[in-house]
Amino acid sequence: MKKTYKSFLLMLGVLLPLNGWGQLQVVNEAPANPDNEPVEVHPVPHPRQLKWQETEFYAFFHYGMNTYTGLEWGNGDENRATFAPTAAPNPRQWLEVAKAAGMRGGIAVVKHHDGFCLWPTETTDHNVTNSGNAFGRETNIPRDFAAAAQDLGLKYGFYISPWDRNSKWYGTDKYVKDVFLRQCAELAQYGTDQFEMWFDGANGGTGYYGGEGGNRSIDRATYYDVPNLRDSVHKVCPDCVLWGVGGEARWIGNEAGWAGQTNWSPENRDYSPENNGMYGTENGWFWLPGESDAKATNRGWFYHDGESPLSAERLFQMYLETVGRNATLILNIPPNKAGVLPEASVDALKGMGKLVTDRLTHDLAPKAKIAVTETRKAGAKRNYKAKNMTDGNKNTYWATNDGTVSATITLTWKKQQTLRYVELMEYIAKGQRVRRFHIETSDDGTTWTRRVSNVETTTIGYKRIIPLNGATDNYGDGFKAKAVRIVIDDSKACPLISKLAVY
Ligand code: FUL
Repeated sequence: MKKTYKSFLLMLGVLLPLNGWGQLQVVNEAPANPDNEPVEVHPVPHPRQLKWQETEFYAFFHYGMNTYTGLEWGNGDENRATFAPTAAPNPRQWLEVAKAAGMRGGIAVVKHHDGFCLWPTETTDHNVTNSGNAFGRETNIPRDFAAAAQDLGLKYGFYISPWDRNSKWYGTDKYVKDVFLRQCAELAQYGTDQFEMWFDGANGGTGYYGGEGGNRSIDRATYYDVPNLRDSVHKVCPDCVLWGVGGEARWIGNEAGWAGQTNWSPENRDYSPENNGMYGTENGWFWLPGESDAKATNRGWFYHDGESPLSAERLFQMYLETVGRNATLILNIPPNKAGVLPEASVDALKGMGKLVTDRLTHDLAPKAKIAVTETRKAGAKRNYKAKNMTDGNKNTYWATNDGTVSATITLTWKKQQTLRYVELMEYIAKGQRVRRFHIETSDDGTTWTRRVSNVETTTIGYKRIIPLNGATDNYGDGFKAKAVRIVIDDSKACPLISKLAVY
């Protein structure tokens, strides 16, 4: 006991030498970076943006007053009795279909530009409690959607239009304070585990506005009191990314289901979504990852009689061009007048999900020998081995030493394989880094042929899926090869790759 006490004092003497008259000075002798972790390349995602990105593929459900008027943008003067579902709306069915299609969540529209609220809000009478029949009056989409998602293990969130063509206060501070922010606060109460709130960019213009009509214009950069909105939602829903107007994820800008082949998550505040949303900005100063919203049907965002779904192949192509290009995909499937997804949409969605499973889950990489030109020196509790790219663990990654910004990863199989897609993921928690790479295949491990020279192999980001035939619309016969190599030509700093898969 005595001895231990003595050696403790001795140790203290080493660690805390007296500095002048009785002043203790802490000498920190521990190495600053025991795990030899690479330093971050800024900007980096907030943890909630990281979790959001992992949702990858989720559904959009446009349902509401427009379902019954046949409009895409209601004016705000719709008779509340027009909202009269022919059966009880069934958000559980919507989400079951999403799950069967391989989606990880969904966003339900609960107020569109017409201002009609699909929950019994205290902020306006223009809501379900005044609708046309008992099914309508009992509707509460946020309540039922959240409960179903939680039960099915899916992520969920809501679309609430900032623009309100019904409210007489729209355009004044009163609307923001007493209507919009309060509606968002009410929605936050429907579940603290929401992953995204969707704030449309369509703002201002003509409307009913409580009968006053006219044209109201606002400055969308300042009008909605976004900093306050963000803080108040995050207080209740810490993982909820505020999309669009909220400034935590960006619009890909085309609504056609594609992101740029070059797609950076960093962005600048003054970017133009229409021109630059697909690509991001290499040296942008904050993290603003892209989300691509697209329709799975051939008419509008809302249900229209006579509409039909796009083919499973076309939807799969959208997946490759969004999730496969460092964006998330939010795919819209409109519930019909009975408040359910029509059978044709269900079949198309399931068909698409099957293509994703059949084509992008049978990974050949773990069966290959993996070699790299350089491996970062391991730390006390972390290593950066090549195997980290094929271990199925998103928290481990391969890295080079600081200062090495080009490297090669080679996969070799004993027997020839048929290869169609290469999938890569960067460990983006420490920033998006890779800015140029290329892919080669070999029949014998000696002679290499460059593939996909028609595709921009610039960025990787969270996820990149490259079709080896260079075509997103043609599954093709694949390439017969015994080896494939990924050559990273340039990176902002040492590359950090958490996944390499080959299908
Ligand atoms: C747009 C809206 O104006 C459309 O009606 C739809 O909701 C789409 C997802 O966003 O900005």
